[in-house]
Amino acid sequence: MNSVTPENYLPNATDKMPCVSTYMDQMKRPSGLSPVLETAIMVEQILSEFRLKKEHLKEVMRRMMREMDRGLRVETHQEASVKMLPTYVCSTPEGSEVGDFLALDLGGTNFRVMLVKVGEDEERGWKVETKHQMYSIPQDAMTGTAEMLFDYIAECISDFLNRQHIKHKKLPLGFTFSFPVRHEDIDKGILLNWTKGFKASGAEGNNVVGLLRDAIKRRGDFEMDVVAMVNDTVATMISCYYEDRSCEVGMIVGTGCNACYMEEMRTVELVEGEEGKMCVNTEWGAFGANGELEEFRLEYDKVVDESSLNPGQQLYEKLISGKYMGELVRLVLVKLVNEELLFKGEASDLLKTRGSFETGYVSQIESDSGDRKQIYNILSTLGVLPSELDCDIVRLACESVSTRAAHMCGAGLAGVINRMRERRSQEALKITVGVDGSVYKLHPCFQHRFHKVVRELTPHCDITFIQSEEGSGRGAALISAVACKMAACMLTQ
Ligand code: G16
Ligand code: BGC
Repeated sequence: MNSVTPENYLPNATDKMPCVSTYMDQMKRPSGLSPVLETAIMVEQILSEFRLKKEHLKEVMRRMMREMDRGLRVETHQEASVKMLPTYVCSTPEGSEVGDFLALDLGGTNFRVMLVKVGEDEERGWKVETKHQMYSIPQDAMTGTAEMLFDYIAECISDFLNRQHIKHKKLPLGFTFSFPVRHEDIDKGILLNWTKGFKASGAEGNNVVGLLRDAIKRRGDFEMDVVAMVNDTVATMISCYYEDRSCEVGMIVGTGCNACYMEEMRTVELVEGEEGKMCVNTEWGAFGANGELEEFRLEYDKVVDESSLNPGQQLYEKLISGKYMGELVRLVLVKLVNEELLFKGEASDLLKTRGSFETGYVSQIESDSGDRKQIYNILSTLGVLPSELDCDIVRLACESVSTRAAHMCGAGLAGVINRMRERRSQEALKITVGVDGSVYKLHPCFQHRFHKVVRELTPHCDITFIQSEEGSGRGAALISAVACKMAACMLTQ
């Protein structure tokens, strides 16, 4: 996979910036190799490891489809790396309760509490208005005990209710909880494992809704009726379905990475029933746990994994998502420094420090207009004074890591979409994918590179991508509104 044959690569979307190949073109000149060209060639060799050929991406896609299949089947579910968790969100919602709902959104960059007003709209069925408040989760709540974390969440809810003057109301609550959960019902589910830097003890293996209800009870200054818990991919899909009724896939490329989609009920073997569709949370971030990504994982990926809170887990996610992207770039830069190809062979203490290269820098560096000012400023804050060539090399390192992320992620989504087309025995599939997450939304080229790969790998599919706005709290509230309606129907039967 390391051979340098550009015609085999999927085209890189960023054509404008200075790039090593420009330097390499100069090699054709008879004057021989200058030190700059020598550096450029060696940098190119190191970074070429990140490039994936189309046949490699097809292989990743095929393996993803195989693991998805194994995850859905009772006899292989246990050992499958892609767990394909049933969500109990059964049909895309039509008809819901109207009124006020509280929504929580935990697991992305921000923790949000929201008041969502669901009303009727003649054209689109629902009308949704939200008021929200963002809270940051302190590190000790993320990695302390489950009780500390859920007490903090209850404290935030209490603060929000005070601010909105609605503490006296017992509202239905929808909880977007963006971690792998094995559901037993829409309002009951066991946390399988934490991801993305959360590690609160005493939560894994327990019912998350129970932990929330207990914390609310412990506080005792307000009451809530927790009616639904959903993954962020599911909430995103539902909130986008509100805009586009073909939306049957939800995807997040942010701190973490994951996708869900509407699967034929008869193939969701973990749940009884044959009719209709159920949304399946793939938890594809865990892909790779059975060695499926071994030949694609580089030395930098191994370091990132080993120094993470969950070594050996979420290996696909660690190639793609924002929690790890900056650190991957930093490790590449340190390698280039050690090879004396960057910063005259000297890294600052800050650059040598784990976590110092934020994922946001990758976006900012790739957004540089060409005058290198942005790159220079970022590198200065990291304590290095770069030459123009240093700036160009740093940009190339960012592009290499983020392009691989987009391509890997594209192979995964192509797997989901091709599976949907096969299962539905459709000649051509028209589908909309609802997307959220900081990498997808904020990186200047991720979307373009990602869409290109998905479309190349999904012939006979007509795919529309839409971005979820206002976060997935809106989706959680809509699902809660449907759950309330269903509960009301069952009571009157
Ligand atoms: C939105 C959604 C969250 C989701 C997050 C993922 O939040 O509301 O449910 O988890 O995207 O993206 P990230 O991990 O980058 O935050 P937000 O706060 O990013 O708009
Ligand atoms: C979690 C998923 C979540 C994704 C995006 C992953 O780490 O396992 O449940 O959907 O991050 O937030």
